[in-house]
Amino acid sequence: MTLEAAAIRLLVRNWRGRYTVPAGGLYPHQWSWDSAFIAIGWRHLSARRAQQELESLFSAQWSDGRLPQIVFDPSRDDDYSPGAAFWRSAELPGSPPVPTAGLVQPPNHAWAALLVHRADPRESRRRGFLERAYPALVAWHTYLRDRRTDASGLAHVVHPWESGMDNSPFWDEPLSAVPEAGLDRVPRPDLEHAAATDRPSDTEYRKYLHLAAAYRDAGVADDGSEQFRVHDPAVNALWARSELALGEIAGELGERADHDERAQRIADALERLWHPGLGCYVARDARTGRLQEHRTVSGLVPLILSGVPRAPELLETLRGPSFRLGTSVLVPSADVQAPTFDTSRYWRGPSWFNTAWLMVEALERHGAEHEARSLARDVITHAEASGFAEYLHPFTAAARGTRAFSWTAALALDLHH
Ligand code: 9YW
Repeated sequence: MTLEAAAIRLLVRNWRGRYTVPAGGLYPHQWSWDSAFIAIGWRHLSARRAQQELESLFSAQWSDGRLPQIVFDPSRDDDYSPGAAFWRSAELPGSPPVPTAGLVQPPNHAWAALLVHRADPRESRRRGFLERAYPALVAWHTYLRDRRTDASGLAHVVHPWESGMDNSPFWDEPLSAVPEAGLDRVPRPDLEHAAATDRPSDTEYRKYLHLAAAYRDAGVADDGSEQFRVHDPAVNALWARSELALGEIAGELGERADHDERAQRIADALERLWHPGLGCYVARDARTGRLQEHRTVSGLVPLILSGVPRAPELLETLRGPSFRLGTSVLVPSADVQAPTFDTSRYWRGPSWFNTAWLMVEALERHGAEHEARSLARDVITHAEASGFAEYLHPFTAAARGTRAFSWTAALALDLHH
């Protein structure tokens, strides 16, 4: 079977009528930033499905504008923890009519919506896609600005899950003061679908559950009581990139708005996360002001912005001994030379396909065409060879996490086109 046929088969199998699950066993609901990446693949097969994927998420938008991390399929509530029964979103103010998590994920949606529109502008106009998407996306960005942004101009995450890079070394220090949920046994349905050595530890899970429960119990109010508030470079870079996309969408619709200025302000604010000694951006604990001194792939993501003033240093870091572009498999999620490096455990070293896709975009943007093409080829080869794995051993390319992972197929398909 060709890559294209195999990727299509997987996406069709993971499609649930209005959205695509990230993986049938491990992740049986709709995830926010996954859907944006998945729509970027679907647009080559069916503009309509790509639009529906995003619209399904918009229909779960909260009245304050937040797009939830997860929209639950109640029939699969025992298969993933924490699920709908944990969040009890119907009891929370401003929640939508469908059960969702109260947290959010990185704002890559406006960027995806623009790419989906461009794949088939006629079908998009016929369905009035941008007219409906634009207000939802503006409300989402307004939520980030009004509820998540402090004087720094950067949006903070209130939980590691909100970064999409759940157990990144960035969170080690901010999590160190967080208590562990007092449970006899941590529910881990995930371990039925992936090796324990590929997943976060029980100790991390106890802290994740404590933070999520505290946020829920405070009515997801963003009232400053959160014990975890961190500025993440990738979240903010994706926000800026999506703000630029919103500007283009507004242009399509003949609306006048100041999206480009907003994007520039976020990009300027990113400078607070620059770590000259490490040659990359880092996370910053918004409660203590401390920079988290780790090289991770998140710190390279600002390269998706054309005007990023640190491009030369970032490219050097991407090519240097920490990430070894061209020698390691795709782009490792964390510095391969750091003491925290782990070849299997999730976001502490393994290579992921969504971040490789972002780096292809980044390399193209900064004139490194040859490296961009070669990384794109590697994404396609490894996606297929690994059975569309969730992530890979960064030196051997052995499959890690779950298989038949939707964004791996969708983004490989996108680079194939
Ligand atoms: C989990 C769904 C999600 C992604 C995240 C990834 C993982 C959930 O899966 O988190 O339970 O581990 O870290 O980025 O959205 O694919």
